[in-house]
Amino acid sequence: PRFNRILLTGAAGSLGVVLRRGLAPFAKTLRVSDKDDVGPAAGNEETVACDLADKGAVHQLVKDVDAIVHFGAISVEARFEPILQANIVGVFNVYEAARKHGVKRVVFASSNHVTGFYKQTERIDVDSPMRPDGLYGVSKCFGENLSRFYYDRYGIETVCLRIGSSFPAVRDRRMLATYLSYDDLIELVRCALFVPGVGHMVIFGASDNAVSWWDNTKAAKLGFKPRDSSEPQRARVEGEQPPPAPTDPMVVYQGGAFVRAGPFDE
Ligand code: NAI
Ligand code: 15L
Repeated sequence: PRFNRILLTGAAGSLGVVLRRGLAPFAKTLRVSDKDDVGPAAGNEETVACDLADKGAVHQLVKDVDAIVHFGAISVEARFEPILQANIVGVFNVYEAARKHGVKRVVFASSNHVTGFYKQTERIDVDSPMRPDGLYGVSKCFGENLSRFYYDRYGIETVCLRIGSSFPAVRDRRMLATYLSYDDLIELVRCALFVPGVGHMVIFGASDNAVSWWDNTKAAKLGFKPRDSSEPQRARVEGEQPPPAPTDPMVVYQGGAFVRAGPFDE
């Protein structure tokens, strides 16, 4: 394995479970962490319980780590306070700890909701201005900007993955464009960890779907070549679900239903 120890945050989550399997071969030790129970350590794993909002705990968590795959977060639209703690204070704690402990590479789970207010008729690339579709999206904008700063100021490299929809299968018509298979997710994280000299990069995380709103040309350096596609699932999804009304956010905005989530009672 290339790395001595990789830290995976969010290890109890849906993608965390997938990445525990996918990242295991890449490091001598895979440190898996979440605030929730991650279960017993398997294979080359070591487990550490940690709330990302707890600065002292995060500094312990990052000690002796070569690279961080940061997936721990509130992963949908929610009230501001939990998003603030997990996604904003949390990502700051991770980068400060990375700086103190000399970690050189971070893979950050950003989201397509950083640009969710673009229309599905628009094609955007990684330099298109951010148009977050909620507080969750705003928190991911913060993570992307924070990582940019930590690269410019301290030379810590980050690849921001604007993940589309990574689930076991396509769930609705929108996901025909945003689907990222689990195998392609693992390959994307592998590229983000191993390609030398990435500096600071942003890439949209989607499989090789027939319909796409995202142009990854500027992220070509990463060499990410998705192998799956949502297309084989199109007939099933279209058969199961009637087309939404043309004004439904699910077919108007790239972020789909996220654009109308909230407001919550704060
Ligand atoms: P998930 O909600 O299943 O997992 C997130 C994990 O983070 C959970 O296990 C949760 O306990 C942990 N977490 C939350 N707050 C925490 C805190 N304060 N301290 C420590 N751990 C905390 O979400 P999923 O789907 O696995 O997503 C993983 C990452 O990928 C998230 O950052 C999410 O925003 C991002 N993402 C996922 C997409 C998807 O399609 N699944 C799409 C775009 C982004
Ligand atoms: C996300 O950012 C969420 O974490 C995930 O649960 C999905 O909602 C995904 O985006 C999506 O846009 O489908």
